Amino acid sequence: PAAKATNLFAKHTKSLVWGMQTRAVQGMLDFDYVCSRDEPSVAAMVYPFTGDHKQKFYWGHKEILVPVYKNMADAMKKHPEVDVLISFASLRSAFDSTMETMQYPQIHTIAIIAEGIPEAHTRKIIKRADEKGINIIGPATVGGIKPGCFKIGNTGGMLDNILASKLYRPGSVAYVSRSGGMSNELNNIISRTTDGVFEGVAIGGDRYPGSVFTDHVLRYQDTPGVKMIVVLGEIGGMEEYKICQGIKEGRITKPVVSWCIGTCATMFTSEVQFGHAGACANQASETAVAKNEALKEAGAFVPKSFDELGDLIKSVYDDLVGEGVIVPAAEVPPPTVPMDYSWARELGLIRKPASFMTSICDERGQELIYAGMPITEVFKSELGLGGTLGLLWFQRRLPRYACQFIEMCLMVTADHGPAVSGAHNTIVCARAGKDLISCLTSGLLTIGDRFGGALDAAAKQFSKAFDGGMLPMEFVNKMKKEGNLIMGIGHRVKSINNPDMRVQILKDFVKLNFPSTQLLDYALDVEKITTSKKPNLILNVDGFIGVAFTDLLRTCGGFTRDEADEFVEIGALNGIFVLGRSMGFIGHYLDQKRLKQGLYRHPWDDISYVLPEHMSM
Ligand code: Q5B
Repeated sequence: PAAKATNLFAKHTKSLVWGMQTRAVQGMLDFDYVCSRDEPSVAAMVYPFTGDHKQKFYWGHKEILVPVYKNMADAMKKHPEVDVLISFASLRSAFDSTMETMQYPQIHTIAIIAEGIPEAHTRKIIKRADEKGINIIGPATVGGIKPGCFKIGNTGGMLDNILASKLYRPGSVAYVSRSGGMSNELNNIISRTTDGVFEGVAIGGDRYPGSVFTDHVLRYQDTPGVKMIVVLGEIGGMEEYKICQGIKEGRITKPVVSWCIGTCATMFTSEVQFGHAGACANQASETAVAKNEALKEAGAFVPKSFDELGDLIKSVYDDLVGEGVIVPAAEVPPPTVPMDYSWARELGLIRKPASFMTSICDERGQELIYAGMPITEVFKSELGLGGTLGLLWFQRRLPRYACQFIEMCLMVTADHGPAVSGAHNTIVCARAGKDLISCLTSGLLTIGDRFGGALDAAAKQFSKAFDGGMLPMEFVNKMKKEGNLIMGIGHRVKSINNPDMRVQILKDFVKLNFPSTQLLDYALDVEKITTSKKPNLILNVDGFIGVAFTDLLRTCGGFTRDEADEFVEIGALNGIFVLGRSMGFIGHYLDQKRLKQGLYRHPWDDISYVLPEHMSM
């Protein structure tokens, strides 16, 4: 096998991160910053599923851009200074991407985070890595950390943890563990009992880790800054015996404090498989108890239990300080990294006025809430579309007849054929090849005073006249005198001779179910006068819904008078026509597409060209 680098990480180490792990990259950059590195340790990211682009990150207080490459080859070519790859590839893509990475001689170390990579694949990776002289950390690991120099991905946790465990500057103790989670516990223990961590690696819990305990222990043995070594082994495998051998042969001379987790396995009568794939004793020598005994016998410092590991590390460390082997360095406070806004907010450290307020719907919790009612309750109570609209538009649980009325309004306004302004626009737009939303909005944009948008204005005009005590005749005359049309009166095709059945259906329901129809009755009296002038000046569908809805808001018991008036004022009633007719417009759009209708051009013979005469100068 080719020789491998022994110093994996330094203050100038540059890495590539495979995968769109922006949080992990920000964590690495924050670590770099508190370590007072001159430059970020992440040179670039590789992510095959997007094109080349740049991602924004913080470097202390500043914002910086980190390039993202689609192809590994481009990343390697553009960043020859990179010698470490952190792979967040999934268990499915880790094999191919790692094999690809190993083609580039600039890479000496690869950390593979994915768990569950097939053992056959891992073994091929290990074989190739040995041939090429590449260090592998993982798979199934959080990675490793070298205080003051480099942090792999999420190792060491969040910044407050890094600071608490003083991982921003080197100590004298190097460790190796299998478990990533336990490596964080070691960071904590070592920082409390010694001058801190020099380097720590979690080799991962698979049966075939890419590097083994001795790979790292021997590196530590040969690294001058490391004065003592901590090994946190576990049940399963025979790797710890190689450390025993190294101590016995004098290859490992630095003090080794060691403990193998999983001693409780002996309390079970059957074989125990712990969380890691490799954490299972297939023979007596693979048990944690046997390995702890062997380590002790070889000369390692082995506590009686994990609980005493910290005490033992402290005692070995104190002796080294006493002997002058370790001279603790003076503490230099690390530079401050601004706390992320979202984290500070979660901790309750800051407050900020919200940019906008909302009061109808809350989707943040486990269950969607409409105006205070959980969505399951909306269905349990069978509120239907009308009840849902009541919650979202009026923030009330409306009585059943009101919900029914709303649904009837939506049904009768759903469509009125292709000839009306909105449907016509939708059709022309669809035939011009536009998409559903463009065609729908093209239709909706025609809704206004003359077409479908007279509901609120009708409600206002009739209310004002009725509330002001004006007789119907006085109202009609006043409007005529002022030259104003009465909103909600008149129709292009419907008349007393060709009654609008939509209005009749609504009228029957309202008369039967509403507690009061005062405003509607007033409007019907107005209709008697206008139709006596011209048969098409009926109370049209807009007008009917406008006045009947006003009666509903005023008398259903759910609203004060001011609240009822406010809904009319802010345009809630036109919303009914807009919502209902959207159904029809979408129908017309789909219809045109289904019928494969070509581009519409209005015929010349239907246009009267009335240009001015040509004028000569
Ligand atoms: N006159 C609707 O007009 C229409 C009068 C009036 C007093 C009035 C007109 C109008 C108010 C707005 C309104 C909603 C333009 C209509 C709808 C949805 C729809 C549509 C569909 C669907 C019709 C003739 C004579 C003149 C006028 C007088 C007319 N309206 N007087 N108050 N409101 N209404 N819009 O037939 O003396 O001869 O000069 O603007 O409520 O949009 O199906 O089509 O579901 O899609 O063109 O139902 O009424 O009448 O303008 O020729 O006037 O009547 O002053 O008097 P017309 P015009 P004079 S529902």
